[in-house]
Amino acid sequence: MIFNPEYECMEGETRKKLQLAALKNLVETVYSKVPFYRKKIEETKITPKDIHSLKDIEKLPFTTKDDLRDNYPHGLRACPQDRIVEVHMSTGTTGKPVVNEYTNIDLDIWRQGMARTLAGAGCTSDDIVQNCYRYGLFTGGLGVHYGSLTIGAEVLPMSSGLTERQLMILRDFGSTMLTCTPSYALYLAEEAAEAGIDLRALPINKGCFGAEAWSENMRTQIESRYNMKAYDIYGLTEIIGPGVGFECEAQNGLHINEDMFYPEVIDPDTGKVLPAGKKGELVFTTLTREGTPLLRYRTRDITFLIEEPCKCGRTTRRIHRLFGRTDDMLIIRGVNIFPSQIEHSLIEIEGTEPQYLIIINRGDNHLDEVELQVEVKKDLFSDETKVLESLRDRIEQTMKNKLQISLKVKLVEPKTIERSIGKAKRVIDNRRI
Ligand code: DLL
Repeated sequence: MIFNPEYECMEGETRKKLQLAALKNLVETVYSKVPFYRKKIEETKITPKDIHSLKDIEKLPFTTKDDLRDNYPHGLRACPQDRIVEVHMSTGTTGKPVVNEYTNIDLDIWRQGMARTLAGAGCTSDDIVQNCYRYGLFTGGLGVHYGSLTIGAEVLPMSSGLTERQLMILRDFGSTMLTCTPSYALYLAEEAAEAGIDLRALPINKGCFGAEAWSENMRTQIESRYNMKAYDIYGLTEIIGPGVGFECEAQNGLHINEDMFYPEVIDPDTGKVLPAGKKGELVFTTLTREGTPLLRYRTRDITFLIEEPCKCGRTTRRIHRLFGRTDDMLIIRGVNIFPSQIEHSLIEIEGTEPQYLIIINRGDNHLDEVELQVEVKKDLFSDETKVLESLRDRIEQTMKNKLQISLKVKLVEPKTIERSIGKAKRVIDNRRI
């Protein structure tokens, strides 16, 4: 279902006109209201009057996560405090959190973005949404909550954790839609199997999953364990939370809510804007935000833009599902590797679960040593050791072929790797300690 055809299916040139008007207004606002931006814009030797076309956005400075931290907590606010009605923050464990302050207009933008997101997955007022994203400073809980209310669906504000109770409610209330991190969706499915609950027989038939990287393999697992359609949704605290990009029924890239968030993809080394189809770092400008608007925010997320029309009828540009983050990249013995590559390589190997942990140590010889723990399907674990040994060799060989590094694989029993109720932890890098 398309929640807002007027905006989502808008003719391209009309959208560009709206975007340009919003961009001019935004640059004027931050120039006059946010000293940090005034200084940054002055340094680039331009003034707001120099923005004549959308391409002129390339003249504007970038904003980075460090800029946000340096201006903690209120340095990027672009309106008086009495207009702020809600605050969210990033969940990182190091340094100062990244703060996003919302006015009522910002909440309207968020409600709209999230209603479009949930509707993209087929949510209507008939749905019962079991929302297991954490409520609180994290944007997942309230983001989905606002979107569900805007659609008029019934929302169960479960938050994360208390898995037994989640399963009881899922069954007793006949929830039709699940929203949580993809890793939690799989964990919930495992617990359901353990408790003898047949998820495939329940009314649950769709879900919106995001907040962390997940592969097509995980999608297949979730879809088959629940007998549902599993949709990818994307967003980040700095921009609004979830509601930035979402999959439609075509499941072929994530539609960006472009009237609100202007996307660019840049070469992370040179800062140059890349054409559609070329992989790089995703950058967003919040065209219509009031509380803490951002110019050209560098997300560190890696993807490419898709401009070809989508068969769903929406005309917004899409991004490919994320490939990883510039700061997720592991450099192991000089080779650049993303955890998602390891996950993708595991797809092809029969007998493994999509649960893995990468542990990196620096050996006595000062070389990096990587152990990849992989969970094995239950029935295989009871088989002879020969079967397990050959599986281990096969994974090691596949990784060597695909990633060009040797790593040691340790097969572990199902449910050995710690499950998370929020974002999953896939890497333990002991080299930095
Ligand atoms: O994770 C917002 C969110 C909540 C998105 C619920 C989707 C669903 P942060 O905690 O600020 O916000 O983390 C943002 O998470 O820059 C990506 O690196 C990653 N991320 C978010 N969605 C996806 C996704 C929320 N669908 C950071 N695929 C982003 C891969 C994702 N990574």
